[in-house]
Amino acid sequence: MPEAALHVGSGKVRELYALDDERLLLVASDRISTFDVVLPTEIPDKGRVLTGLSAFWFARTQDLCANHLLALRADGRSMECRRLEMLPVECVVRGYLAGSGWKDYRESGSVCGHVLPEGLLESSEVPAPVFTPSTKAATGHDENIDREQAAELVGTERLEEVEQASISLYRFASDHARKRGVLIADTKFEFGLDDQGRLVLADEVLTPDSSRFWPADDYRPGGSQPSFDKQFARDYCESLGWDKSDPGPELPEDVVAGTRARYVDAFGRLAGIPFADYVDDPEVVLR
Ligand code: PZK
Repeated sequence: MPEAALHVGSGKVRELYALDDERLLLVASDRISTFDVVLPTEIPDKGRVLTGLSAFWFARTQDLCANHLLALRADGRSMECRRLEMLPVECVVRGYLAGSGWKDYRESGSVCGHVLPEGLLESSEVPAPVFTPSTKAATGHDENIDREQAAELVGTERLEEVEQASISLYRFASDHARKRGVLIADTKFEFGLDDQGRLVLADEVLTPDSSRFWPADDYRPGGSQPSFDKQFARDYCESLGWDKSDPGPELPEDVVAGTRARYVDAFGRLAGIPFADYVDDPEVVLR
């Protein structure tokens, strides 16, 4: 990062810098979190895989929804973005019942006001993708909210607009991914407004950190599914009997290599480009 940039925010595995009044730099590190704890061992190239996938989707969905990407840096892990007024809702879309979607369905037969058919199993596909907004709770965990609460946060009209955009983006990505052997169980979008009040897709999109990706070949509804990328590292951590409190365990070399290979495989399948080509010339995902 040659020019002066002010650090304006940290996520668990990402950093945000201000380049000027109009532009931000979003940098994805190689850190990995599991069970909400950042592990002491990095996964080489994880940040480049996530940034490359985000940029790939931004390029392919620009006719569905405007987005904040201005430029992809040559390091492959940094995106220059338009600075926006972020909306205070997380726009989750679910095509399959996992995590809190499955929990809510089991307890009430519905998910965020969407009444679903009886008899669905854990990880079942839902008849049509559902929009289940959430908000950042004080605990740091996202909390599902109903339509009325979401409308209080952004207004009824804006809510309808982000719902439509979110469902369209999910359908596009999910159709694309399924053809390439990946199921997108659910995903989270974040939107902002530009200086004209227009809706703009922001943050990272359709990455393994913002979505549940499942290998289609192993899909068996009726239980939880292995996630494409992190499962390998997660299984290793559980095999140690770690209590899931900070600090997490160091990962041995073979677990690092296996986890990296899974991220790189997800990139290759979804982008349809060998990861090595992306490393050579990141802009290959924009063409
Ligand atoms: C913005 N975050 C999340 C926090 C990170 C990311 N285009 C934008 N304009 C204004 N603000 C944001 C964005 C985007 N994207 C994103 N917080 C603010 C976040 C910490 C580290 F990398």
